[in-house]
Amino acid sequence: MLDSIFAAMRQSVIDGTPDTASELARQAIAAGTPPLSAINNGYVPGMHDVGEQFARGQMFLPDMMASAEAMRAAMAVLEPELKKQGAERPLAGIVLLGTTKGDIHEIGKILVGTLLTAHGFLVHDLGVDIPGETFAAKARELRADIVGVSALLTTTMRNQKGVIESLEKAGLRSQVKVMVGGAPVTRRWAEEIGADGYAKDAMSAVALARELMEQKSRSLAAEPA
Ligand code: HCB
Repeated sequence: MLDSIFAAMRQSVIDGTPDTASELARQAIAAGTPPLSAINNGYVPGMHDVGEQFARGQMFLPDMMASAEAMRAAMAVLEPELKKQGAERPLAGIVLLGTTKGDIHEIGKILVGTLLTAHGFLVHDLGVDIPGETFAAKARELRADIVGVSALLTTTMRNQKGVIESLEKAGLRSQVKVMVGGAPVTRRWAEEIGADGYAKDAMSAVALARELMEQKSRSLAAEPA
C-alpha cells in the first residue's frame, strides 16, 4: 500500500503535476505517513529520475521546471508538518543557508532548512544566486553559528570556496562553521576548500550541524578566561 503511494508520488514529480503531488502529500499526512518518509521515498527519487532523464536527453528544461513545481507543491504541504516538531525544542543554533552565486537550484536547500528547523535550529534562508559577500554580511548580522552553502552545478561548486574566502576576509571564519552540500559536492571537495563538513542529504545535514555546534562549544570552553 505504502509502496504504491510512494510510486505515485515519484510519478507525480516525473510527470510534473503539482496538483497530484500536493494531493498525494495530503493523503499521506491523513494516513499518518511520516512526512520525511514521503519526501525521501516518494518525491526525491522522482527528482533523481528526472535528472537522469535530462542527462540522457529524454527530458528538457521545461519538463525539469514542471517537475520542480510538483516537488515544491508537495513540500508546501509537508513542510509545516515537519516544522511543527521544532517549535517545542530549545534553540540548537543559528544557521544561515543559501545557494551559491550563479546557481538557482533551491529544493535541496529548502529541505535542509526545513529539517534543521524541525530539529530546533533557527534558520535564515538567503535564497539562490547568493554572492560570498552577502553570506558574510548576513552571518555577521545574525551572529550565525553555521553557514550552509548549496551548489548543484559543477560550475558553481567553486563558489562555495568563495563563500569561505568572504568569511575569512570579513574576519568571521573562526566564529562560523561552514557546511557544504549539493548533488556534485563530495566530502573530498569539502576538505579541499577548507569547509568544516559535508552532508549528503538533509538528515545528514542535521547530524553534521549538531556535531559542528558541539565543536564550537568545545573550542569556546577551551579558550582562556
Ligand atoms: Co538543474 N541540473 N539545471 N534544474 N536540475 C541538475 C542539477 C543536473 C545534475 C541534471 C543533469 O544534467 N543530470 C545538471 C547539473 C550538471 C552538472 O553541473 N553536473 C543540471 C543542469 C545542467 C541545469 C541547467 C544548466 C540546465 C540548463 O539551463 N540547460 C540549469 C542551471 C540553472 C542555474 O542554476 N543557473 C538548471 C535548471 C534547473 C531548474 C530551474 C529547471 C530546476 C531547479 C528548480 C528549483 O530548484 N527551484 C532544476 C532541477 C530540479 C534539477 C534536478 C532535476 C533536481 C535537483 C533537486 O531538486 N534535487 C537536478 C538533478 C539531480 O540533482 N539529480 C538537475 C532534489 C534535492 C532534494 O536534492 O541534491 O538538491 P539536492 O539536495 C540534497 C543534498 O544535496 C543535500 O541535502 C539536500 C536534501 O536531501 N544538500 C545540502 C543540498 N544542499 C546542501 C547544503 C548543505 O549545507 C548541506 C547539504
